Amino acid sequence: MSKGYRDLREHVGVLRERGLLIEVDRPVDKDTEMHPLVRWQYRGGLPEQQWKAFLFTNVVDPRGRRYANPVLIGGLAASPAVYAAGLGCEVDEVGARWERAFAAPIDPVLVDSGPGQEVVLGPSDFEGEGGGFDGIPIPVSTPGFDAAPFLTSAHAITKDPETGIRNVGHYRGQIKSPTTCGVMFSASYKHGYMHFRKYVESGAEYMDLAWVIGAPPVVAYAAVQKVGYGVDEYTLAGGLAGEPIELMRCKTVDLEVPAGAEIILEGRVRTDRLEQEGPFGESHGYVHPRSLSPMFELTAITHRRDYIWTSFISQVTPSESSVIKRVGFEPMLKGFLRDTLGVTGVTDVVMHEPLTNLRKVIFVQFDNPKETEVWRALKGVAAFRAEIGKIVIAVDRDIDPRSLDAVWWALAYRSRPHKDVQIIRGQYKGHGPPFVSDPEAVEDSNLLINATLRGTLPPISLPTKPYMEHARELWDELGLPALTPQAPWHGYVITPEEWPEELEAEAQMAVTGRYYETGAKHAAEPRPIEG
Ligand SMILES: Cc1cc2nc3c(=O)[nH]c(=O)nc-3n(C[C@H](O)[C@H](O)[C@H](O)COP(=O)(O)O)c2cc1C
Ligand SMILES: [Mn+2]
Repeated sequence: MSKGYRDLREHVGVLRERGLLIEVDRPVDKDTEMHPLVRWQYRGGLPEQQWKAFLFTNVVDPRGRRYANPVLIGGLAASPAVYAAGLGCEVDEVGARWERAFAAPIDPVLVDSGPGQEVVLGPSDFEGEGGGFDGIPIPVSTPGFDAAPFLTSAHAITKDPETGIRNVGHYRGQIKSPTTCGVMFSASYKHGYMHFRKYVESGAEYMDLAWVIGAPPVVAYAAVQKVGYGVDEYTLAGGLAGEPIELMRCKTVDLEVPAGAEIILEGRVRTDRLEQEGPFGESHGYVHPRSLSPMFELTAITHRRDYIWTSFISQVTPSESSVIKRVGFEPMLKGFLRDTLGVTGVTDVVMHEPLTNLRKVIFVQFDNPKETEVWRALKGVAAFRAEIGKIVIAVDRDIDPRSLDAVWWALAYRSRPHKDVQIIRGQYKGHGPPFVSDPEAVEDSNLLINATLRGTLPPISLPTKPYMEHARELWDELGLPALTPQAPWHGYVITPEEWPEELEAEAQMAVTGRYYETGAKHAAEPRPIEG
Protein backbone atom coordinates (compact mmCIF):
# COMPACT_ATOMS: atom_id res chain seq x y z
CA MET A 1 0.00 0.00 0.00
CA SER A 2 1.34 3.41 -0.92
CA LYS A 3 2.20 5.75 1.88
CA GLY A 4 3.09 9.12 0.41
CA TYR A 5 4.09 10.66 3.72
CA ARG A 6 7.27 9.67 5.48
CA ASP A 7 7.95 8.13 8.85
CA LEU A 8 10.54 9.95 10.92
CA ARG A 9 13.42 7.63 9.99
CA GLU A 10 12.63 7.91 6.28
CA HIS A 11 12.67 11.67 6.74
CA VAL A 12 16.07 11.44 8.46
CA GLY A 13 17.28 9.63 5.35
CA VAL A 14 16.03 12.51 3.19
CA LEU A 15 17.78 15.03 5.46
CA ARG A 16 21.00 13.07 4.94
CA GLU A 17 20.51 13.07 1.16
CA ARG A 18 19.76 16.80 1.07
CA GLY A 19 22.85 17.63 3.15
CA LEU A 20 20.69 18.83 6.04
CA LEU A 21 21.90 16.40 8.71
CA ILE A 22 24.93 16.62 10.97
CA GLU A 23 25.77 13.22 12.48
CA VAL A 24 27.77 13.23 15.67
CA ASP A 25 29.18 9.86 16.69
CA ARG A 26 31.56 10.90 19.46
CA PRO A 27 30.15 10.60 22.99
CA VAL A 28 27.98 13.60 23.85
CA ASP A 29 26.46 14.21 27.27
CA LYS A 30 22.70 14.59 26.83
CA ASP A 31 22.31 16.85 29.85
CA THR A 32 25.29 19.19 29.62
CA GLU A 33 26.53 19.21 26.02
CA MET A 34 23.85 18.32 23.53
CA HIS A 35 21.52 21.33 23.51
CA PRO A 36 24.33 23.88 24.07
CA LEU A 37 26.10 22.49 20.99
CA VAL A 38 23.03 22.82 18.76
CA ARG A 39 22.32 26.24 20.29
CA TRP A 40 25.48 27.60 18.69
CA GLN A 41 23.96 27.28 15.25
CA TYR A 42 21.36 29.86 16.25
CA ARG A 43 23.56 32.12 18.38
CA GLY A 44 26.71 31.88 16.31
CA GLY A 45 25.76 34.12 13.41
CA LEU A 46 25.07 31.36 10.86
CA PRO A 47 22.53 32.29 8.19
CA GLU A 48 19.29 30.29 8.02
CA GLN A 49 20.62 28.34 5.01
CA GLN A 50 23.21 26.72 7.27
CA TRP A 51 20.88 25.60 10.06
CA LYS A 52 20.74 21.80 10.12
CA ALA A 53 19.41 18.84 12.07
CA PHE A 54 21.73 17.00 14.47
CA LEU A 55 21.71 13.26 15.09
CA PHE A 56 23.65 12.11 18.15
CA THR A 57 24.42 8.42 18.01
CA ASN A 58 26.64 8.05 21.08
CA VAL A 59 24.69 9.44 23.99
CA VAL A 60 26.01 9.50 27.55
CA ASP A 61 24.92 11.26 30.73
CA PRO A 62 26.52 12.81 33.82
CA ARG A 63 26.02 9.55 35.72
CA GLY A 64 28.33 7.85 33.22
CA ARG A 65 25.60 5.89 31.53
CA ARG A 66 25.49 5.13 27.82
CA TYR A 67 22.23 5.03 25.92
CA ALA A 68 21.49 2.56 23.16
CA ASN A 69 19.28 4.94 21.19
CA PRO A 70 20.18 8.08 19.23
CA VAL A 71 18.81 11.59 19.81
CA LEU A 72 17.62 13.83 16.99
CA ILE A 73 17.57 17.60 17.60
CA GLY A 74 16.30 20.03 14.97
CA GLY A 75 15.15 17.06 12.92
CA LEU A 76 11.67 18.41 12.28
CA ALA A 77 12.33 22.10 11.82
CA ALA A 78 15.91 23.22 12.37
CA SER A 79 15.27 25.45 9.34
CA PRO A 80 12.56 25.96 6.72
CA ALA A 81 14.56 23.62 4.47
CA VAL A 82 14.38 20.85 7.10
CA TYR A 83 10.64 21.48 7.46
CA ALA A 84 10.12 21.35 3.70
CA ALA A 85 12.01 18.04 3.59
CA GLY A 86 9.54 16.76 6.20
CA LEU A 87 6.66 17.64 3.89
CA GLY A 88 8.47 16.22 0.87
CA CYS A 89 8.44 19.56 -0.92
CA GLU A 90 10.53 22.68 -1.44
CA VAL A 91 10.55 25.69 0.89
CA ASP A 92 8.44 27.84 -1.44
CA GLU A 93 5.76 25.12 -1.62
CA VAL A 94 5.13 24.87 2.14
CA GLY A 95 2.46 27.62 2.21
CA ALA A 96 0.48 25.88 -0.53
CA ARG A 97 0.69 22.55 1.34
CA TRP A 98 -0.85 24.19 4.38
CA GLU A 99 -3.58 25.82 2.32
CA ARG A 100 -4.40 22.37 0.91
CA ALA A 101 -4.46 20.85 4.40
CA PHE A 102 -6.95 23.43 5.67
CA ALA A 103 -9.11 23.15 2.56
CA ALA A 104 -9.14 19.35 2.46
CA PRO A 105 -8.42 17.59 5.76
CA ILE A 106 -8.42 13.78 5.53
CA ASP A 107 -9.59 11.40 8.28
CA PRO A 108 -7.01 8.90 9.54
CA VAL A 109 -7.41 5.13 9.10
CA LEU A 110 -6.99 2.45 11.74
CA VAL A 111 -4.55 -0.40 11.06
CA ASP A 112 -4.05 -3.53 13.15
CA SER A 113 -0.49 -2.96 14.18
CA GLY A 114 2.62 -0.98 13.40
CA PRO A 115 6.35 -0.77 14.02
CA GLY A 116 5.72 1.66 16.88
CA GLN A 117 4.71 -1.40 18.93
CA GLU A 118 7.60 -3.72 18.03
CA VAL A 119 8.60 -3.57 21.70
CA VAL A 120 5.96 -3.33 24.44
CA LEU A 121 7.02 -2.56 28.00
CA GLY A 122 4.77 -2.60 31.06
CA PRO A 123 5.02 -1.76 34.76
CA SER A 124 7.28 -4.72 35.59
CA ASP A 125 9.83 -3.36 33.09
CA PHE A 126 9.84 0.05 34.74
CA GLU A 127 11.45 -1.10 37.96
CA GLY A 128 15.15 -0.84 38.66
CA GLU A 129 18.04 0.91 36.96
CA GLY A 130 17.22 1.99 33.41
CA GLY A 131 13.49 1.30 33.75
CA GLY A 132 10.76 3.63 32.43
CA PHE A 133 11.99 7.12 31.54
CA ASP A 134 15.36 6.19 32.98
CA GLY A 135 16.33 4.16 29.94
CA ILE A 136 15.38 6.88 27.44
CA PRO A 137 17.95 9.52 26.39
CA ILE A 138 15.87 12.57 27.32
CA PRO A 139 18.14 15.64 27.34
CA VAL A 140 18.20 18.72 29.58
CA SER A 141 17.35 21.66 27.31
CA THR A 142 18.78 24.60 29.24
CA PRO A 143 21.53 23.31 31.51
CA GLY A 144 22.10 25.77 34.31
CA PHE A 145 18.39 26.63 34.68
CA ASP A 146 16.08 23.69 33.88
CA ALA A 147 14.91 21.58 36.79
CA ALA A 148 15.18 18.24 34.94
CA PRO A 149 15.15 16.67 31.49
CA PHE A 150 11.83 17.45 29.78
CA LEU A 151 9.77 15.85 27.03
CA THR A 152 10.00 18.60 24.40
CA SER A 153 8.93 16.86 21.23
CA ALA A 154 6.02 14.79 22.49
CA HIS A 155 2.54 15.11 21.01
CA ALA A 156 -0.15 14.55 23.62
CA ILE A 157 -3.14 12.54 22.43
CA THR A 158 -6.30 12.93 24.51
CA LYS A 159 -10.05 12.60 23.93
CA ASP A 160 -12.97 14.81 24.83
CA PRO A 161 -14.92 12.58 27.27
CA GLU A 162 -18.26 13.92 25.99
CA THR A 163 -17.81 13.83 22.22
CA GLY A 164 -14.96 11.31 21.93
CA ILE A 165 -13.21 13.73 19.54
CA ARG A 166 -9.45 13.43 19.69
CA ASN A 167 -6.91 16.18 20.17
CA VAL A 168 -3.25 16.12 19.23
CA GLY A 169 -1.55 18.86 21.24
CA HIS A 170 2.06 19.61 21.91
CA TYR A 171 3.01 20.20 25.54
CA ARG A 172 6.20 19.79 27.49
CA GLY A 173 6.64 17.46 30.46
CA GLN A 174 9.16 17.53 33.26
CA ILE A 175 10.56 14.11 34.09
CA LYS A 176 9.80 13.55 37.80
CA SER A 177 10.54 9.86 38.33
CA PRO A 178 11.04 6.79 36.10
CA THR A 179 7.25 6.61 35.68
CA THR A 180 5.91 10.15 36.17
CA CYS A 181 6.18 13.47 34.39
CA GLY A 182 4.37 16.79 34.30
CA VAL A 183 1.97 17.87 31.55
CA MET A 184 2.40 21.59 31.11
CA PHE A 185 -0.61 23.35 29.64
CA SER A 186 0.36 26.98 29.26
CA ALA A 187 -3.20 28.34 29.12
CA SER A 188 -6.74 27.32 29.99
CA TYR A 189 -7.68 27.36 26.30
CA LYS A 190 -5.18 24.63 25.40
CA HIS A 191 -7.30 21.76 24.15
CA GLY A 192 -5.58 19.15 26.28
CA TYR A 193 -6.33 21.27 29.32
CA MET A 194 -9.98 21.69 28.28
CA HIS A 195 -10.19 17.90 28.14
CA PHE A 196 -8.50 17.61 31.54
CA ARG A 197 -11.09 19.99 33.09
CA LYS A 198 -13.90 17.87 31.69
CA TYR A 199 -12.45 14.73 33.26
CA VAL A 200 -11.99 16.56 36.58
CA GLU A 201 -15.57 17.85 36.53
CA SER A 202 -17.04 14.47 35.55
CA GLY A 203 -15.45 12.88 38.62
CA ALA A 204 -13.27 10.51 36.59
CA GLU A 205 -10.11 9.41 38.41
CA TYR A 206 -7.87 9.75 35.36
CA MET A 207 -7.60 11.15 31.86
CA ASP A 208 -5.94 8.79 29.40
CA LEU A 209 -3.03 10.39 27.59
CA ALA A 210 -0.53 9.01 25.10
CA TRP A 211 2.66 10.89 24.29
CA VAL A 212 3.87 10.27 20.75
CA ILE A 213 7.54 10.90 20.02
CA GLY A 214 8.93 10.58 16.51
CA ALA A 215 5.63 10.65 14.65
CA PRO A 216 5.67 11.09 10.88
CA PRO A 217 6.71 14.73 10.30
CA VAL A 218 3.28 15.70 8.91
CA VAL A 219 1.77 14.74 12.28
CA ALA A 220 4.33 16.84 14.16
CA TYR A 221 3.59 19.85 11.97
CA ALA A 222 -0.15 19.48 12.56
CA ALA A 223 0.28 18.93 16.32
CA VAL A 224 1.79 22.37 16.90
CA GLN A 225 -0.75 24.25 14.76
CA LYS A 226 -3.26 26.45 16.53
CA VAL A 227 -6.55 25.23 15.13
CA GLY A 228 -10.04 25.40 16.62
CA TYR A 229 -11.34 23.23 19.44
CA GLY A 230 -12.82 19.99 18.14
CA VAL A 231 -10.49 19.70 15.15
CA ASP A 232 -8.66 16.36 15.25
CA GLU A 233 -5.14 17.36 14.21
CA TYR A 234 -4.63 13.92 12.61
CA THR A 235 -7.09 15.05 9.91
CA LEU A 236 -4.92 18.10 9.23
CA ALA A 237 -1.86 15.88 9.05
CA GLY A 238 -3.77 13.80 6.50
CA GLY A 239 -4.50 16.98 4.54
CA LEU A 240 -0.81 17.85 4.59
CA ALA A 241 0.09 14.34 3.41
CA GLY A 242 -2.71 14.14 0.85
CA GLU A 243 -3.75 10.78 2.28
CA PRO A 244 -4.97 9.27 5.56
CA ILE A 245 -2.56 8.87 8.45
CA GLU A 246 -2.32 5.25 9.63
CA LEU A 247 -3.13 4.88 13.31
CA MET A 248 -2.96 1.92 15.67
CA ARG A 249 -4.63 1.38 19.01
CA CYS A 250 -2.61 1.88 22.18
CA LYS A 251 -2.04 -1.13 24.43
CA THR A 252 -3.25 0.24 27.76
CA VAL A 253 -5.32 3.34 27.00
CA ASP A 254 -8.27 4.02 24.71
CA LEU A 255 -6.33 6.18 22.27
CA GLU A 256 -4.85 5.90 18.78
CA VAL A 257 -1.32 6.79 17.76
CA PRO A 258 0.56 6.84 14.42
CA ALA A 259 1.51 3.25 13.53
CA GLY A 260 4.92 4.36 12.32
CA ALA A 261 5.85 6.43 15.38
CA GLU A 262 9.24 5.82 16.96
CA ILE A 263 8.10 5.59 20.58
CA ILE A 264 4.86 6.03 22.52
CA LEU A 265 4.48 6.70 26.23
CA GLU A 266 1.04 5.50 27.31
CA GLY A 267 -0.46 6.55 30.60
CA ARG A 268 -2.98 8.53 32.57
CA VAL A 269 -3.21 11.95 34.11
CA ARG A 270 -4.40 12.14 37.69
CA THR A 271 -7.46 14.31 38.21
CA ASP A 272 -6.99 14.65 41.97
CA ARG A 273 -3.87 16.79 42.10
CA LEU A 274 -1.47 19.22 40.50
CA GLU A 275 2.23 19.42 41.23
CA GLN A 276 4.96 21.99 40.92
CA GLU A 277 6.61 21.87 37.49
CA GLY A 278 9.56 23.87 36.05
CA PRO A 279 11.64 26.01 35.83
CA PHE A 280 12.11 25.53 32.10
CA GLY A 281 13.73 27.81 29.52
CA GLU A 282 10.82 29.05 27.42
CA SER A 283 10.35 30.11 23.82
CA HIS A 284 9.49 33.65 24.90
CA GLY A 285 13.17 33.92 25.72
CA TYR A 286 13.01 33.78 29.53
CA VAL A 287 13.15 30.98 32.05
CA HIS A 288 9.61 30.21 33.05
CA PRO A 289 9.41 29.89 36.82
CA ARG A 290 7.89 27.00 38.68
CA SER A 291 4.12 26.61 38.27
CA LEU A 292 1.43 23.99 38.85
CA SER A 293 0.72 21.29 36.29
CA PRO A 294 -1.17 18.01 36.04
CA MET A 295 0.81 14.81 36.49
CA PHE A 296 1.19 11.88 34.09
CA GLU A 297 1.76 8.27 35.19
CA LEU A 298 3.21 5.71 32.75
CA THR A 299 1.23 2.58 32.05
CA ALA A 300 3.18 1.33 29.02
CA ILE A 301 6.01 2.21 26.67
CA THR A 302 5.88 0.92 23.12
CA HIS A 303 8.58 1.56 20.57
CA ARG A 304 10.40 0.50 17.46
CA ARG A 305 13.25 -1.85 18.25
CA ASP A 306 15.87 0.82 17.45
CA TYR A 307 13.81 3.94 18.12
CA ILE A 308 15.15 7.45 17.58
CA TRP A 309 14.42 9.86 20.44
CA THR A 310 13.68 13.42 19.35
CA SER A 311 14.17 16.60 21.31
CA PHE A 312 13.05 20.00 20.01
CA ILE A 313 15.37 22.90 20.52
CA SER A 314 13.26 25.83 21.72
CA GLN A 315 13.95 28.70 24.19
CA VAL A 316 15.38 31.95 22.77
CA THR A 317 14.25 32.31 19.14
CA PRO A 318 15.04 31.56 16.39
CA SER A 319 14.94 27.86 17.13
CA GLU A 320 13.31 24.69 15.94
CA SER A 321 10.24 25.63 17.95
CA SER A 322 9.79 28.97 16.20
CA VAL A 323 10.51 27.57 12.74
CA ILE A 324 8.03 24.72 13.19
CA LYS A 325 5.32 27.24 14.11
CA ARG A 326 6.17 30.05 11.72
CA VAL A 327 6.01 28.14 8.47
CA GLY A 328 2.51 26.88 9.32
CA PHE A 329 1.10 29.93 11.11
CA GLU A 330 1.93 32.44 8.40
CA PRO A 331 -0.17 30.74 5.70
CA MET A 332 -2.93 30.14 8.28
CA LEU A 333 -3.08 33.85 9.17
CA LYS A 334 -3.01 34.89 5.55
CA GLY A 335 -5.84 32.47 4.78
CA PHE A 336 -7.85 33.85 7.70
CA LEU A 337 -7.50 37.45 6.48
CA ARG A 338 -8.33 36.52 2.90
CA ASP A 339 -10.99 33.83 3.30
CA THR A 340 -12.68 34.50 6.65
CA LEU A 341 -12.45 38.29 6.80
CA GLY A 342 -12.49 38.80 3.03
CA VAL A 343 -9.74 41.40 3.19
CA THR A 344 -8.55 42.33 -0.29
CA GLY A 345 -5.00 43.08 -1.36
CA VAL A 346 -3.06 41.01 1.21
CA THR A 347 0.07 39.56 -0.41
CA ASP A 348 1.94 38.19 2.62
CA VAL A 349 1.81 37.77 6.39
CA VAL A 350 5.14 37.58 8.20
CA MET A 351 5.77 36.86 11.87
CA HIS A 352 8.90 38.38 13.32
CA GLU A 353 11.06 35.59 14.69
CA PRO A 354 14.45 36.58 16.19
CA LEU A 355 14.13 37.01 19.97
CA THR A 356 10.46 38.18 19.82
CA ASN A 357 9.06 34.70 19.05
CA LEU A 358 6.47 35.19 16.31
CA ARG A 359 3.38 36.21 18.20
CA LYS A 360 4.25 39.69 19.29
CA VAL A 361 5.28 41.42 16.07
CA ILE A 362 3.49 40.68 12.81
CA PHE A 363 3.67 42.34 9.39
CA VAL A 364 0.94 42.31 6.77
CA GLN A 365 2.03 43.10 3.24
CA PHE A 366 -0.44 44.58 0.74
CA ASP A 367 -0.64 45.36 -2.93
CA ASN A 368 -2.03 48.88 -3.26
CA PRO A 369 -4.61 48.55 -0.46
CA LYS A 370 -7.61 50.62 0.49
CA GLU A 371 -7.31 52.25 3.90
CA THR A 372 -10.27 50.29 5.34
CA GLU A 373 -8.79 46.97 4.21
CA VAL A 374 -5.55 47.77 6.01
CA TRP A 375 -7.35 48.48 9.30
CA ARG A 376 -9.58 45.42 8.98
CA ALA A 377 -6.49 43.28 8.53
CA LEU A 378 -4.59 44.87 11.40
CA LYS A 379 -7.54 44.40 13.75
CA GLY A 380 -8.11 40.90 12.39
CA VAL A 381 -4.56 39.84 13.22
CA ALA A 382 -4.86 41.35 16.69
CA ALA A 383 -8.07 39.37 17.33
CA PHE A 384 -7.14 36.13 15.56
CA ARG A 385 -6.04 34.29 18.71
CA ALA A 386 -5.37 35.34 22.26
CA GLU A 387 -1.80 36.53 22.61
CA ILE A 388 -1.16 37.12 18.88
CA GLY A 389 -0.46 40.53 17.34
CA LYS A 390 0.79 42.92 20.01
CA ILE A 391 2.43 45.04 17.31
CA VAL A 392 1.00 44.74 13.81
CA ILE A 393 2.35 46.79 10.92
CA ALA A 394 1.00 47.06 7.38
CA VAL A 395 3.51 47.60 4.59
CA ASP A 396 3.47 47.79 0.80
CA ARG A 397 4.44 45.13 -1.71
CA ASP A 398 7.86 46.68 -2.31
CA ILE A 399 8.75 46.46 1.38
CA ASP A 400 10.25 43.11 2.44
CA PRO A 401 8.67 42.33 5.84
CA ARG A 402 11.53 39.94 6.64
CA SER A 403 13.90 42.91 6.60
CA LEU A 404 13.48 45.13 9.63
CA ASP A 405 15.52 47.80 7.86
CA ALA A 406 12.89 47.89 5.14
CA VAL A 407 10.05 48.03 7.68
CA TRP A 408 11.68 50.95 9.50
CA TRP A 409 12.11 52.61 6.12
CA ALA A 410 8.36 52.32 5.50
CA LEU A 411 7.57 53.61 8.98
CA ALA A 412 9.91 56.54 8.47
CA TYR A 413 8.53 57.72 5.10
CA ARG A 414 5.06 56.23 4.58
CA SER A 415 3.32 56.65 7.93
CA ARG A 416 2.33 59.64 10.01
CA PRO A 417 1.92 58.58 13.62
CA HIS A 418 -0.86 61.08 14.42
CA LYS A 419 -3.03 59.48 11.72
CA ASP A 420 -1.67 56.01 11.15
CA VAL A 421 -1.31 54.54 14.65
CA GLN A 422 -4.02 52.99 16.84
CA ILE A 423 -3.49 51.62 20.32
CA ILE A 424 -6.21 49.21 21.38
CA ARG A 425 -6.65 48.01 24.93
CA GLY A 426 -7.64 44.53 26.01
CA GLN A 427 -4.93 42.33 24.50
CA TYR A 428 -4.22 39.24 26.58
CA LYS A 429 -0.58 39.33 27.70
CA GLY A 430 -0.19 35.71 26.75
CA HIS A 431 2.96 33.70 26.34
CA GLY A 432 5.67 35.66 28.12
CA PRO A 433 7.45 35.92 31.40
CA PRO A 434 5.18 36.82 34.30
CA PHE A 435 5.58 40.44 35.41
CA VAL A 436 7.20 39.94 38.79
CA SER A 437 6.08 43.37 40.00
CA ASP A 438 2.45 42.49 39.28
CA PRO A 439 2.06 38.77 38.59
CA GLU A 440 -1.68 39.14 38.07
CA ALA A 441 -1.35 41.72 35.33
CA VAL A 442 -2.50 40.03 32.17
CA GLU A 443 -3.74 43.05 30.21
CA ASP A 444 -1.58 44.17 27.35
CA SER A 445 -2.52 46.23 24.29
CA ASN A 446 -2.15 46.28 20.52
CA LEU A 447 -0.16 48.79 18.56
CA LEU A 448 -1.48 48.87 14.99
CA ILE A 449 0.38 50.89 12.37
CA ASN A 450 -0.48 51.60 8.77
CA ALA A 451 2.85 52.14 7.03
CA THR A 452 1.50 51.72 3.49
CA LEU A 453 1.80 54.52 1.04
CA ARG A 454 -1.06 56.95 0.76
CA GLY A 455 -0.43 59.69 -1.83
CA THR A 456 2.65 59.61 -3.99
CA LEU A 457 6.41 59.16 -3.72
CA PRO A 458 9.26 59.80 -6.15
CA PRO A 459 11.37 56.84 -7.37
CA ILE A 460 13.87 54.99 -5.21
CA SER A 461 17.27 56.63 -5.55
CA LEU A 462 19.28 53.71 -6.87
CA PRO A 463 20.40 53.01 -10.45
CA THR A 464 17.59 51.27 -12.33
CA LYS A 465 17.59 47.51 -12.74
CA PRO A 466 19.47 47.08 -16.06
CA TYR A 467 22.40 49.13 -14.77
CA MET A 468 22.59 47.21 -11.52
CA GLU A 469 22.32 43.86 -13.28
CA HIS A 470 25.07 44.77 -15.71
CA ALA A 471 27.23 46.07 -12.84
CA ARG A 472 26.76 42.78 -11.05
CA GLU A 473 28.28 40.95 -14.00
CA LEU A 474 31.20 43.37 -13.85
CA TRP A 475 31.48 42.79 -10.11
CA ASP A 476 31.73 39.05 -10.61
CA GLU A 477 34.12 39.42 -13.50
CA LEU A 478 36.45 41.38 -11.23
CA GLY A 479 36.41 38.53 -8.73
CA LEU A 480 35.10 40.74 -5.91
CA PRO A 481 33.54 39.13 -2.78
CA ALA A 482 30.28 37.21 -3.29
CA LEU A 483 27.13 39.34 -3.02
CA THR A 484 23.83 38.66 -1.28
CA PRO A 485 21.56 41.36 -2.71
CA GLN A 486 19.38 43.19 -0.21
CA ALA A 487 16.13 44.76 -1.42
CA PRO A 488 16.03 47.45 -2.63
CA TRP A 489 19.05 46.80 -4.84
CA HIS A 490 17.83 48.83 -7.80
CA GLY A 491 15.79 51.98 -8.32
CA TYR A 492 12.17 51.86 -9.45
CA VAL A 493 9.22 54.18 -9.99
CA ILE A 494 6.75 54.07 -7.10
CA THR A 495 4.01 56.37 -8.35
CA PRO A 496 4.06 57.46 -12.03
CA GLU A 497 2.71 60.93 -11.11
CA GLU A 498 6.07 61.58 -9.51
CA TRP A 499 7.97 60.52 -12.60
CA PRO A 500 6.62 62.40 -15.63
CA GLU A 501 7.81 61.67 -19.18
CA GLU A 502 9.94 64.78 -19.33
CA LEU A 503 12.10 63.63 -16.39
CA GLU A 504 12.34 60.14 -17.85
CA ALA A 505 13.48 61.62 -21.17
CA GLU A 506 16.13 63.68 -19.39
CA ALA A 507 17.39 60.61 -17.53
CA GLN A 508 17.65 58.71 -20.83
CA MET A 509 19.59 61.60 -22.37
CA ALA A 510 21.93 61.60 -19.38
CA VAL A 511 23.00 58.04 -20.11
CA THR A 512 23.39 58.57 -23.85
CA GLY A 513 25.71 61.56 -23.59
CA ARG A 514 23.02 64.14 -24.45
CA TYR A 515 22.70 65.98 -21.15
CA TYR A 516 23.76 69.33 -22.66
CA GLU A 517 20.43 69.30 -24.43
CA THR A 518 18.75 69.36 -21.04
CA GLY A 519 21.05 72.17 -19.93
CA ALA A 520 20.16 74.09 -23.09
CA LYS A 521 16.45 73.58 -22.44
CA HIS A 522 16.81 75.06 -18.93
CA ALA A 523 18.97 77.92 -20.31
CA ALA A 524 16.17 78.82 -22.73
CA GLU A 525 13.72 79.26 -19.84
CA PRO A 526 15.55 81.51 -17.36
CA ARG A 527 13.58 82.62 -14.27
CA PRO A 528 13.94 85.98 -12.54
CA ILE A 529 15.43 86.20 -9.01
CA GLU A 530 12.53 87.00 -6.71
CA GLY A 531 12.64 89.67 -3.98
C1 LIG B 1 8.48 23.06 20.92
C2 LIG B 1 7.13 23.47 21.40
C3 LIG B 1 6.83 23.36 22.73
C4 LIG B 1 5.58 23.72 23.22
N1 LIG B 1 5.33 23.57 24.53
C5 LIG B 1 4.11 23.85 25.01
C6 LIG B 1 3.79 23.60 26.38
O1 LIG B 1 4.63 23.14 27.16
N2 LIG B 1 2.55 23.90 26.82
C7 LIG B 1 1.60 24.41 25.98
O2 LIG B 1 0.49 24.64 26.42
N3 LIG B 1 1.86 24.66 24.67
C8 LIG B 1 3.09 24.38 24.17
N4 LIG B 1 3.37 24.62 22.86
C9 LIG B 1 2.35 25.25 22.00
C10 LIG B 1 1.33 24.22 21.56
O3 LIG B 1 1.97 23.23 20.84
C11 LIG B 1 0.27 24.80 20.68
O4 LIG B 1 -0.44 25.77 21.36
C12 LIG B 1 -0.66 23.69 20.21
O5 LIG B 1 -1.47 24.16 19.25
C13 LIG B 1 -1.46 23.12 21.34
O6 LIG B 1 -2.46 22.24 20.84
P1 LIG B 1 -4.00 22.52 21.14
O7 LIG B 1 -4.36 23.78 20.40
O8 LIG B 1 -4.66 21.32 20.58
O9 LIG B 1 -4.13 22.68 22.61
C14 LIG B 1 4.61 24.24 22.33
C15 LIG B 1 4.92 24.34 20.99
C16 LIG B 1 6.15 23.95 20.50
C17 LIG B 1 6.43 24.05 19.03
MN1 LIG C 1 -6.26 21.09 19.22
